[in-house]
Amino acid sequence: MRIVALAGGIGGARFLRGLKEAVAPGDEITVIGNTGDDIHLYGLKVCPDLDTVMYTLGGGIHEEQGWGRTDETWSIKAEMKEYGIGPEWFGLGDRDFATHLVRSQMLSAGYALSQVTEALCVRWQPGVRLLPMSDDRVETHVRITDEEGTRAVHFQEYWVRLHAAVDAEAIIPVGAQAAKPAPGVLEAIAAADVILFPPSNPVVSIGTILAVPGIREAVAAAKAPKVGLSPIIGGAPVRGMADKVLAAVGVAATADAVALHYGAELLDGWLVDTADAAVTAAVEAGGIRCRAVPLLMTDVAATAGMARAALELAEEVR
Ligand code: GDP
Ligand code: FO1
Ligand code: CA
Repeated sequence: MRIVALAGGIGGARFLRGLKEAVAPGDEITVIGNTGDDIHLYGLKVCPDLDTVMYTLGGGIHEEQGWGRTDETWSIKAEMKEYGIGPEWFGLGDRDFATHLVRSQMLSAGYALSQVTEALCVRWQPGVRLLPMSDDRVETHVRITDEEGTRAVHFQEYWVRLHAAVDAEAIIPVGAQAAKPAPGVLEAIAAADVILFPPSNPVVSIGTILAVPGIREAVAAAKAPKVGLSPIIGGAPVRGMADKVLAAVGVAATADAVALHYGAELLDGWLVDTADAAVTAAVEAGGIRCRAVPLLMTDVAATAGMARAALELAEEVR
């Protein structure tokens, strides 16, 4: 079976670790990763969501933090600080730096991001085919208003420096309109037997992937059943700022509102947490088959159970 999943960072990566446990030998998983969180620092290209998927599935992730490398050290950051070179609010560890050096060196030599990602995965062996959504530069910006006025900031500045404490007024995936899906993305979607929407951020992770012209259309047109899992439980994100960015696109932070935001064009099935069993009728009224199952990724076994439930729902709606 060929499974395609659209994924952001931590939520996507943890789900994929469970999915790998749930699939049968011989099943192939293709991951289409969000690159809208990417940021250029010190002349290097940093791809947080691709790296989070790669490190998590490859055994190199800092488990508690959910991003960055395990057993990280911070000498470069301290040295940069001595030079007075920021941003101080964004932490690139020494081990993580090596990834960005390899990536940036290959990009400068003319390789596409999809080729670079494949090369990095030779080391990490994530057990999935990891494709960036696009080889073209896309950067999510967030419009905010605070004491410095109204302006757009990079998504990382909104989340890491400002802790999403101010309201997001608009989410702008800069460059998405002109971006092309990376090689293999549309082909994987068309050839998929199942398409999964992990419990990733619906706006700044999956929404950004779908904003690359051609990807939303390919998912809508795909013959495969499409099943998603809610990142919202009991009216709040499990972690992160999904409530803030959902508000910016006029969507309530509820499990049913997120399903209806994707819509029946993109989803045949939707899983909500058992705490949200009351909203299944509202989702089904929107033409999306809905089941309530435990959706907390407390460990790999629980997450594999979620993945199995998603694959079962896909069979049910096929
Ligand atoms: P990011 O790029 O690191 O923000 O990660 P993703 O976009 O892939 O996933 C972020 C989303 O994962 C957030 O909206 C969280 O609510 C969701 N999430 C995190 N842990 C869990 C969990 O255990 N269960 C569910 N259902 N969602 C989760
Ligand atoms: N998140 C933080 O909260 N603080 C950081 O300093 C930080 C650095 C960082 C470096 C590399 C990387 O791959 C991820 C990093 N993250 C950091 C996580 C990242 O900002 C976000 O969690 C994701 O982009 C959200 O999707
Ligand atoms: Ca992300």
